Amino acid sequence: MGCGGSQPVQPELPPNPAAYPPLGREAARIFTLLDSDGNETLDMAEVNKLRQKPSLLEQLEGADKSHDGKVDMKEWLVHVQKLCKAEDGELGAAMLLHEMEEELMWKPTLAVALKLWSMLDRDGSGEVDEKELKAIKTYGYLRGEDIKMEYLDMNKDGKLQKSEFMAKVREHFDAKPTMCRIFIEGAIKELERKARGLAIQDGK
Ligand SMILES: [Ca+2]
Ligand SMILES: [Ca+2]
Ligand SMILES: [Ca+2]
Repeated sequence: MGCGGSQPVQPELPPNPAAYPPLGREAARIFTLLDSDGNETLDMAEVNKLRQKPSLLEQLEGADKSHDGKVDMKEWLVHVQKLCKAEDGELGAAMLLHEMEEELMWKPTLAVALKLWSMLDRDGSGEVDEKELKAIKTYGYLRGEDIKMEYLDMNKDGKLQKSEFMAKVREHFDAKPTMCRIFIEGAIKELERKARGLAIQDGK
């Protein structure tokens, strides 16, 4: 003890997103969306969730400063900060983060919303009528969501068109993205559960 010239290793401070203005917190949020396993580093598979949009991947080039094939939170924040100082400035960086969120959150929500739509429109008429909508009324009621026809039917023709449905989904998503997806997935499960119940009854 007490001998040798080795310096005590300073533990690296956890990166504080607030120290990377103006988009630090936003960038940290998107990082956690990408970091599926929550180990606070992004590996290739996690970054590849954006592969459908090569333009997004391109803008992430160079983020892996340490060249270990992974991007940690600090590298990520530094990269976003660098983008803020690039030609397109803060707006460019903000747009990039927004596009990433669309890719990571909206796209999967859109997929389940379309599934729910096709389950609701049981007769495949391209519209959902009162009777079809009733299938998820109880579910909505239990979850405190207003899924009455009057609320959804914007052109007041007594039926729900796909465009109206998608507009409401988007509205809900913009207000509460995670809730929106969970709600839709729950509604699908509810419909599947009911369908199974009916199948059992029919099988008697
Ligand atoms: Ca990870
Ligand atoms: Ca229908
Ligand atoms: Ca309508």
